[in-house]
Amino acid sequence: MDEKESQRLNEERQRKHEEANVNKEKSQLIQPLQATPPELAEAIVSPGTQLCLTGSSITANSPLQGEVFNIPLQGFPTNGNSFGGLSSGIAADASIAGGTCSTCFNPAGDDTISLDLTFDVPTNPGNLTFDWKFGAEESPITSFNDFFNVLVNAVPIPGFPVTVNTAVLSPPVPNDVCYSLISPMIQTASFDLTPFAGQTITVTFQVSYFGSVFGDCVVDSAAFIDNLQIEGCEPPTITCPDNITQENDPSQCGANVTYPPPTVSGGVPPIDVVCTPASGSFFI
Ligand SMILES: [Ca+2]
Ligand SMILES: [Ca+2]
Repeated sequence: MDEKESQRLNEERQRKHEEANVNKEKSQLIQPLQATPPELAEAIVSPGTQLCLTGSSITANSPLQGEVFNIPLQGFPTNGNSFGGLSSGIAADASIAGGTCSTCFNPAGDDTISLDLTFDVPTNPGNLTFDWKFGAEESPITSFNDFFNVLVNAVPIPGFPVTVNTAVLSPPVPNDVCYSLISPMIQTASFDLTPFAGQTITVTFQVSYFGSVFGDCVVDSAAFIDNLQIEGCEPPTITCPDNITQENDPSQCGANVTYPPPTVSGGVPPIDVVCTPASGSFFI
């Protein structure tokens, strides 16, 4: 990075800090939003997987750091009408298109939020999957290494944490969020739950900053999360094709009838569905 670019980034950062101080005063006037842990869980977890959901809790410097969004942002929601946002600042600020999101809740250190969701894993589970994007107002410089981490029973799942220095981030398209950089595509994480069959697990989503000798409560980062599914929570549903009326074949007291296969949703793939009599059989 040349000297001019470095100076520009420093000036940009200084500006964000000054705006953060203004936002901090403003934020004290805002009543905490009502995005309770169960509401965030309902927004994030798919309806079928909610059958396995047993609990939810949040640890944060402010209740404003978790938000349920009922508006489209960056391709979300990806399941239902709402999705969850976790931020190291005011999560609702994410929808300030092209704006700035820098709010300090904890001047003595970092702003951190952790959302814990507990699930009873089915006895024959498949994968845990969810959609996510990570956005940051923070420029990708090593000294302010904001991150999004996802853990199962306190152990990060493969691919996490992602940080402003390791994630693929680019300016938002469309520019409908406050973050200057965000994942360009919706990411889908997948984690094999076979070793946890029949157990209770805690899935933790955390947004914070890898602290060093100084705290960094300003210049925020956030994660959007939706469509969390655990294969096996929802028993398979089989939908048969519509009834078919068919004439006898010529000179026959019946006909060979072909019909489309049933559709299957839920359950743990692969699910083998056998039809009797098979499509193409002779029906009398
Ligand atoms: Ca949703
Ligand atoms: Ca903050």
